Amino acid sequence: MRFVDSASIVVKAGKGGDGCLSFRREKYITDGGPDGGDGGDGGSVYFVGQKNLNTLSDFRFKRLFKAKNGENGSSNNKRGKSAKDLIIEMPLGVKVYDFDTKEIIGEITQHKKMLLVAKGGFHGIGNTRFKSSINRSPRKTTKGTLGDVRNIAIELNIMADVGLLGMPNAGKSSLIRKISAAKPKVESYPFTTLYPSLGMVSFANKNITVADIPGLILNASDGAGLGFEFLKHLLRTKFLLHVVDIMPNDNSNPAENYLIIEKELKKYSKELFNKPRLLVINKIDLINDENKTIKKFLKSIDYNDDYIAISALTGKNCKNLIIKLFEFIEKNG
Ligand SMILES: Nc1nc2c(ncn2[C@@H]2O[C@H](COP(=O)(O)OP(=O)(O)OP(=O)(O)O)[C@@H](O)[C@H]2O)c(=O)[nH]1
Ligand SMILES: [Mg+2]
Repeated sequence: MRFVDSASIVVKAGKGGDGCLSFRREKYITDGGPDGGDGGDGGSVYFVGQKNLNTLSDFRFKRLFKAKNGENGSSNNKRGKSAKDLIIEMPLGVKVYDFDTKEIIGEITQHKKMLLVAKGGFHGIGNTRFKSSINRSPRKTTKGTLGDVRNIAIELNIMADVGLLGMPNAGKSSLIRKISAAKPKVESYPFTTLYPSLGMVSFANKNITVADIPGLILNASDGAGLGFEFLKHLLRTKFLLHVVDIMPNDNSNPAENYLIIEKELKKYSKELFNKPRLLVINKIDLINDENKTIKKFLKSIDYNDDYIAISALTGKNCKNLIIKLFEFIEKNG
């Protein structure tokens, strides 16, 4: 399964409008001079940096982006209207390649900074402008030129401060929904999340980004399931949350589930395994004797480190989790 941190799109700039062939026709003037106007320029396609975007999910379904053509010139020396440029917003950090030649076209690094990706066609010339002392009635015009058409590949290294790990159905997307404004899909069955998404978590005027990814399963490190491809992105995060469902509805054992994920991490990459991470025990609203159940769970995985017990559904302890995240990120840059 592919992750939406790359996309390929087609950008099509507009054609220039044609120059017009026309002669003045006025009463009593038999040989009116030329009055064909120039065409207008075709619209170009630009990418522009937009700091509030952070994924390429807009390009998952919409692939063709077309700027308008310039209008043709007309009589009375009327110039055709130039078309507006088409401006497409991109998250910062996007690398832009020519899909066919693989050449890099540019990188979107700054908010509002524009990158030309397809130049609009140049306008055609009307016959008026071919008039000279030796040719007073030129029939010559030029056509507008075609706009660039380009296959473009865009790539975004998803930079998340925090990555969520866990079995399918553990409640990762629910957690993102609770602590950020992002609204990834949540369902009661596994493999709901097919593409990663980012949530921006704000606290005391600061922001951190948290990445929600498809759940990992046994043998994920060998490529099983959906989550595998995203593991490499987690290498760039600073902190991981391992979300464990304390009351799995498939009656699996939370301790076994926890150990499977830890094992997959280790198998996939030492570096990832050694990344700081916090154990998040989720769905505590479903258990009666919270202390006892959690204690038993921790004992069975032989865990003495830091953890937090939350409910991503009711929001219990989620504020404390946010505080912990910010503390960690502050301390570790
Ligand atoms: N009772 C209870 N249910 C929860 C809690 N958190 C999540 N759920 C439920 O668990 C199910 C799975 O939640 P998701 O957030 O979709 O889980 P996920 O880890 O993103 O799952 P995948 O995307 O499939 O990997 C949904 O039915 C949620 O409503 C919780 O704290 N308490
Ligand atoms: Mg999910």
